[in-house]
Amino acid sequence: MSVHYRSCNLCEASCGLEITVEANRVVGIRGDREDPMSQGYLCPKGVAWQDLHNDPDRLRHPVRRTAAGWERIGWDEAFDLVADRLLQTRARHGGDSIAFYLGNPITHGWGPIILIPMLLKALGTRQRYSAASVDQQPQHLLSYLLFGSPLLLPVPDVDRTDFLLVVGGNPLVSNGSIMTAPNIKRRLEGIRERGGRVVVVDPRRTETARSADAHHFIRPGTDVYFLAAMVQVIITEGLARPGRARDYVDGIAAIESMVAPFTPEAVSEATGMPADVIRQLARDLAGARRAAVYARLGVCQTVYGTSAYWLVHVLNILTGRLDEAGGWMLAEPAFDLPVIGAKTTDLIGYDRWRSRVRGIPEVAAEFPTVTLADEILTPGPGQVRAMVLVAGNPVLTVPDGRRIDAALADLDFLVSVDYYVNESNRHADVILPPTAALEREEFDVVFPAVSVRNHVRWGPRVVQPAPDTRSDAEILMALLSRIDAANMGPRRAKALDQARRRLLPRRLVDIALRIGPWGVRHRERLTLRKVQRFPHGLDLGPLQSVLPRRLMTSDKRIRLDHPVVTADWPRVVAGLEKATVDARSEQMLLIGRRHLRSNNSWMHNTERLTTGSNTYSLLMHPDDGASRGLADGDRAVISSRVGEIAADVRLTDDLMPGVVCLPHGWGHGTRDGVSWLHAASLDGASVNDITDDQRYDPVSGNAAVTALPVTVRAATG
Ligand SMILES: Nc1nc2c(c(=O)[nH]1)N[C@H]1C(S)=C(S)[C@@H](COP(=O)(O)OP(=O)(O)OC[C@H]3O[C@@H](n4cnc5c(=O)[nH]c(N)nc54)[C@H](O)[C@@H]3O)O[C@H]1N2
Ligand SMILES: Nc1nc2c(c(=O)[nH]1)N[C@H]1C(S)=C(S)[C@@H](COP(=O)(O)OP(=O)(O)OC[C@H]3O[C@@H](n4cnc5c(=O)[nH]c(N)nc54)[C@H](O)[C@@H]3O)O[C@H]1N2
Ligand code: SF4
Ligand SMILES: [Mo]
Repeated sequence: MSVHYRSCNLCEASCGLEITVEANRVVGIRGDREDPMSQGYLCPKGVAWQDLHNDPDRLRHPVRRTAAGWERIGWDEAFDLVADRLLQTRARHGGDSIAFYLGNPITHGWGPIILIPMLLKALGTRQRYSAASVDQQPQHLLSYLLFGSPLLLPVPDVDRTDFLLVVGGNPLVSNGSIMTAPNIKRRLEGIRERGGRVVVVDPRRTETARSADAHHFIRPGTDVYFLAAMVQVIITEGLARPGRARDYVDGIAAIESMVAPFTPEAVSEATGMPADVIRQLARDLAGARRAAVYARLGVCQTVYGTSAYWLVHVLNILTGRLDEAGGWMLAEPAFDLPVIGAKTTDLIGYDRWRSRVRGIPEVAAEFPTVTLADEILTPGPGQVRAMVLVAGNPVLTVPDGRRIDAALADLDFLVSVDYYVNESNRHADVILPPTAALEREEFDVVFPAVSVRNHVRWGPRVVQPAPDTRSDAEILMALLSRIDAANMGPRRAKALDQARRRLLPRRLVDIALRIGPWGVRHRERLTLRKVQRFPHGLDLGPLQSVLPRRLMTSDKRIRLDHPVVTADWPRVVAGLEKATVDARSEQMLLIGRRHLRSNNSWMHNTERLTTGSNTYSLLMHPDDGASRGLADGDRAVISSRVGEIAADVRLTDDLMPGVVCLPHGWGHGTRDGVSWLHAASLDGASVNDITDDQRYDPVSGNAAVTALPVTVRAATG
C-alpha cells in the first residue's frame, strides 16, 4: 500500500488529495490536510474519482466505427487513419474545413492546453470552438480589451475582503469558477468572521445565497441594468474613489453619461429589484473598507454578457478595488500562462477574422459554439467537413443540441479523444481514449492564474497506466507528428517530435518556472526540482499588487471606455424598455443550476454521485405551479422557440416567481449508442434541446443559455 499526493483536476478548485493505492489500484481518496490551498477540503466528486479509474464502461483502447459496430484497432493504425482522413479533408477542402471542439476538461491537463494550439497550426485551421463560448467568453474578451491578454483574469481576494457581492455565481456548489478557491464555504465564512458581509444577487435562493448575509432576487438577463444602476449611484453620489488606478486607467469620465439613463428607479421594474435595495448595495460596496464584485455564469450567459461583465470591472475600478488587497486582484502564476500563452499562440486579439456564416468576430482565436452547426451544415467554400472533438460533449452542452447532433452526423469525418462514447462522439469514426489523470504526471498550467492565493504544485503519477494505453498528450503528439510529416517531410517531423518529447512536460515546466515571475522577480528562484520537494504544493502567499507592471496593453494603460464596449452601448440602452415590458408579461424565463455531485455532462456514470438530490427536475415557484395546475411531482412540458422537453416539477419558493430552473448535462437516455450505461438509465432530458443558438451576446459570441423564454404546461397522458 502506498500513499500519494496530487490535486484533483475535476474542477477549478484543484483540491489536494491524499490517494491510497494498493496493487496499482486506487483504493481510497481523501482530502490532503497539508495542502496549503484546500487544507483537507474535498467534495464528493473528489472521492468518487476512483470510480472513473475502475469504470467498466470506460473505453480503454482505440475503436473504429464499422457497419457492425465499434471495432477495436491498434494505436498506430488509429493514428494513421485519423491523420490520413484529416489530411485528405484538408487537401480536398482546405484547412478551415477541419474544426476543433475543445471541452471543459482540456483546461485540466497540461497536454491538450499546450499541444492543441500546435495541432491547429499544423493543420492550418482557424475553426476553433470550445466550451468557453457557452461560459466565460465575455471575461476573456474584456481581459484582452482592458488588460491586454485574455488570460489576465482578476479574481476577488476573498481571503482578505470585507464585502463580497456575488452576482450570478453559486460557488458553494460550483466550488468557485474563474476563482480557484478550494473550500470556498470556509473562505466565505471567514469574511463574516472578520465582520464583513456576503451579498448574493440571483434569481434563485441558492446554496450560496442561503449562507450569505443577504440575497436579492433579480429577473434573469437583466444584470446589465442592475450593475449599470449601481455605477450610476456611485457616480452621482460622489462615491467613486479609483485610488491608485487613476495613474493607469483612462476613460473614467466617460462612464457617467453612459450610465445616466440607468437610475435605480429606471431599472427597478425590469430587474425586479427595489430601487432602494440597489442604492443601498451601491453605498455598501463603496463604503466597505475592502470589497469586490464577483460575477460568473448568470452574468456571462446572457445577450448582454460583455456589457454586463464590463460593468463588473467598472464597479471594481471606480470603488478602488483593482489590484488592492481584499479587492479585485490578479494572480501571478509560477508558470506564467497569461504571458507565455499570449506570446506563443495567436490568442491575443479580437475580431481579426469572422465566422463564415454569421460573421461573428473571433475572440482569442475562437469562434462561438452557437454557430458551430451553421458552419457544418451550410454548404460553400470553407464549410466544415471534419472535426476533432477533445474532451467535450456539445450535443448536451451547446445550445440547440439537436441541431449539433444532426451536424455531427453530417460530417465526413469525426475523431474524438474521450473516455466514453458520449452523446456527441457516438457519431465519431474513431475514438481515442486517454489514460485517466492519475495515470499521468500532472502540472496545472491554467488555474494558478486565477487563484486567490499564489501557489504551485507538481503532480506525480499515482497509478501505472495499463500496457498499451496513451495519455491525452501522447495521443495529440502522435497525431501532430503525422501532420508534421505531411507538412515538412518525415525527417524534420521526426526531429521535431523527438524535441517535443524531450521537452514535455518536465523540461518545459522547469524552463517556465525559471523564467517566470517566481524564478526571476521574486526571491523563490523556482525550478521544477524545488517545486517537487513540496508534495502538498508550495504556497507563494496572498496575491500581490502587480499593476500596471503586468498589463499587456501596448501602452501599459487600461482604457475603461473601450470602443468595443461603447459601440455596444446603444443596444443596452435600447433594451431597457423591452426588458421592462417583458417583466410585466407572463413570460417564464428558464435558468440553469449545478449540483455538487455532478460535473456538466459527465460523472453521471458513477452510482454514488447520482442518487438523492442530484436529479433532473424542474424547479418552479408554487404560485406559477398553481396558475398552471401543476403540483409537486407532476410532469411538465417546457417549450421554447427551438423545441420541448419534459421534467417532473418541484415547487419551491427558492425561485423568483416567473422563473423556472433546470440543470444541464442530463438526458443521456435520450440518445442511442452511448457507452455510459448507468448514466443512460437515469431519468432526464437535455436542457440544451430547448436552448436557442440564435440567442447570444453579439460582442463576445457567448451563448445566452440563461433567461431563456419558455412556456410551461402540464403534460397530458
Ligand atoms: N444550458 C447550459 N448549457 C451549458 C452550461 C450551462 O450552465 N447551461 N454550462 C456550460 C459550461 S460552463 C461548460 S464548461 C460546458 C461544458 O461542456 P463540454 O466541455 O462540452 O462538456 P463536458 O460535460 O465537460 O464533457 C466532458 C467530456 O470530456 C470527457 N473527459 C473528461 N476528462 C477528460 C480528460 O482528461 N481527457 C479527455 N480526453 N476527455 C475527458 C468526458 O468523458 C466527457 O465526455 O457546458 C456548457 N453548457
Ligand atoms: N458541482 C459542480 N461544479 C462545477 C460544475 C458542475 O457542473 N458541477 N461546472 C464547472 C463549470 S464548467 C463552471 S463554468 C462553473 C460555473 O460556476 P458558477 O457560475 O458558480 O455556476 P452556476 O451554479 O451555474 O451559477 C450560476 C448562477 O447564476 C444564476 N443565474 C442564472 N441566470 C442568472 C441571471 O440572469 N442573473 C443572475 N444574477 N444570476 C443568474 C443561477 O441561478 C446560478 O446560481 O462551475 C464549475 N463547477
Ligand atoms: S471541489 Fe471536488 S471536484 Fe473540485 S477539485 Fe475539489 S474535490 Fe475535486
Ligand atoms: Mo464551464
